[in-house]
Amino acid sequence: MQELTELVESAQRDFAQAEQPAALEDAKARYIGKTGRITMLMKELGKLPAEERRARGQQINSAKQQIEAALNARREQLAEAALAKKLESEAIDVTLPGRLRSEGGIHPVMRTWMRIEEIFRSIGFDVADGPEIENDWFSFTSLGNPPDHPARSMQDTFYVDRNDDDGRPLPLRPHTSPMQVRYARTHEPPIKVIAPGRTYRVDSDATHSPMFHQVEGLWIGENVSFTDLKGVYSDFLRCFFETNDLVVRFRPSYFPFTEPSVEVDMMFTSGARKGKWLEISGAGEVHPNVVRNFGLDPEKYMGFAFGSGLERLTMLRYGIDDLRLFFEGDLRFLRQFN
Ligand code: 2NM
Repeated sequence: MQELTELVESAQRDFAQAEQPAALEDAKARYIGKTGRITMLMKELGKLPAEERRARGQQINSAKQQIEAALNARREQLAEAALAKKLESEAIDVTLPGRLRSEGGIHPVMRTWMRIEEIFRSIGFDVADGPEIENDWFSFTSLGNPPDHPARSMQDTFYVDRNDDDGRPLPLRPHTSPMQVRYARTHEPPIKVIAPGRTYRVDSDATHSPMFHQVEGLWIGENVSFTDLKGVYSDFLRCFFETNDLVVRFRPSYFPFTEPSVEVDMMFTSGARKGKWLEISGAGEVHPNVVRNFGLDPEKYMGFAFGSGLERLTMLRYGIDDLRLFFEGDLRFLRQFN
């Protein structure tokens, strides 16, 4: 009897010490498994005289029941502990701040691009798109650039490692005019279109980037004169800079694709930036040869074109003093526009 009590206590201790279900099952085997101590005692019952057998059997059975009870209690404890641990490790702290998805922003040059599209669409202009890898004819020949013009040299224009059907290397467009030639050749007059986009020139210093953005405008009709250029461009500047307090002047200049050609200057007449002429654009009446390359009769159709740099317009609009800020990707700069 004493022996059975000790056996039960020993089992209870062993079960309590088992930290893992496998250890617990090992301990169980030592007491009530096939060769466990209780099982062995049961087997030995047969050797006892018949009158002792019944009482002894009951004692062993009672010990076995206590051991089974202890086993089940410990099994439950371990299962609960395992569950608690799992819940803890998988716990979600709903008070933590969310993982924010960082939000993209619009680059200031793109804002200018979007604004210009909006302004010109509002007066009936379409917006053209076209390839950045151009060919020689659309980039130069059609625009009155002779074969020995410096713009065609490797020093001024980027070329990709491939030739067109005439054996001439393909240029990265050095201006967006090729898009306008493409557009003009596929649309009927009156032609009113702007061509905004990336352009490429071999030029890199504090005020020039090898990739920059231009917007060019083109209006071709039966009687589109220099006066229309003056009106449209001056109105555009007033819309773009959101002020009527600016004046515009047109200085004689030269471009191969326009005749006459002008440089356009503007000056604010109020506010902090007043009193200084700023170069803002090139423009002119489209040369008759270029009109012919549009597939149109220059005796019937005429019009104006202009070209402006989007970086320059953006710098003037926001008072940015260094071109390189646009290309460095510094968020401290870029965030100011979003
Ligand atoms: C400029 C200045 C003057 C221009 C000419 C053409 C086209 F396609 F009609 F011939 N597009 N843009 C032009 C005219 C561009 O940029 C300074």
